[in-house]
Amino acid sequence: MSRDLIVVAGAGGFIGGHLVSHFRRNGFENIRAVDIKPFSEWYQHFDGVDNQQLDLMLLENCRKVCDGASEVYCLAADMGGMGFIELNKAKCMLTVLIGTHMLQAAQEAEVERFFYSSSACVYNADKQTSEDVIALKESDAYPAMPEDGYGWEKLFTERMCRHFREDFGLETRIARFHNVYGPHGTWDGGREKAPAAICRKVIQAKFSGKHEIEIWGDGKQTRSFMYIDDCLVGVPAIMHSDILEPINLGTNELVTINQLVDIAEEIGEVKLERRYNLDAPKGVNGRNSDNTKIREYLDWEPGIPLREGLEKTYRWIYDEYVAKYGAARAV
Ligand code: NAD
Ligand code: GDC
Repeated sequence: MSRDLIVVAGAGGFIGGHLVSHFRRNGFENIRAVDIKPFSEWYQHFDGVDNQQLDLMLLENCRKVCDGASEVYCLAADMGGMGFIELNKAKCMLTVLIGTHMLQAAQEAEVERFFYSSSACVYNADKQTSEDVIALKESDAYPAMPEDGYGWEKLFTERMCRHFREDFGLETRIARFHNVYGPHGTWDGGREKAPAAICRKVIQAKFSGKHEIEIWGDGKQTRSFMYIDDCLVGVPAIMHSDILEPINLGTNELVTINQLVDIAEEIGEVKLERRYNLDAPKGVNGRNSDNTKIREYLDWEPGIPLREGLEKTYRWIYDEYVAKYGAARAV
């Protein structure tokens, strides 16, 4: 088992990097980590791993990567928070080339298992219009009205995974991630999601002495946020399960964005004046994960409290911020 080749596509990114680290910590010695970015830009890069810089939109590269593989974790995607996916719909849809070619290559290589990272962005927008949202169950993806661009790509590739299993016998498994956060994630530059963005803004306010924060939307919109350690339990468990349909992987701890800011301020020991930018990318008004199915299948669900995960994330971003901008005065 530990010698079987595991491929992580998107290993230079947040979740992929953590997955490689997780597999190494658990004694897996034969790992192929792939990403389009130069190694210097990988969030986590490990020796003793077959690290490859390749563009997985190209079928020949996917064939190289899947050759001899036992398991493939397909996480590579051009993605980000709302600030990215609302403004890059065509780019997000081009990620379909990665999923398509990775499925083809995995099937040709007779890979035993294929994991695909889908997203809560597949859910029907009409079921996410209220902050007081009913937690989304897996069937709420239909009738289909996913997030424009990015959500459609995820839903389409989910169905391709299903048909590659039904028609070609490729054992595909799919998780719908709900806003994953933690250290070694994107925290600035435009692709960051709310947890990292809010932590960075609080840190910036402390260093600048300008005690105010811009919040996108009215702050009343709601989300649940899953700490990376829960993701690292859920992904391998789903991969090695008999869960054939897409399944939620997220927490059901629903918070408003204002509450997210409250927590970050408490961690940063600062209170900021809030400015609401109603023109900024907002996404849906409410989104939460219904964990009935994952509890049934795995007798487990993600549950690391936001307060606990955000503290670790804040501390990590703080250190990154100081490393990047210098230890200016922190007030
Ligand atoms: P990330 O952006 O940190 O990692 C994705 C990686 O894919 C990046 O390092 C990027 O360079 C790489 N990539 C992009 N195009 C590529 C290409 N053509 N060839 C090779 N590599 C390429 O994102 P993440 O947060 O780690 O997300 C991982 C997966 O989980 C993605 O599929 C994402 O859509 C999905 N997901 C993430 C979240 C979340 O909250 N983080 C939520 C829902 C779904
Ligand atoms: O970016 P995101 O985390 O994506 O935004 C969550 C909410 O936080 C939005 O309503 C956004 O307007 C608000 N928000 C407030 N201030 C800020 O400074 C900020 N930055 C950001 N980024 N948001 C802010 C995500 C997708 C992912 C993935 C997950 C799956 O949508 O971007 O690609 O698919 O969903 O759950 P979010 O949760 O809308």
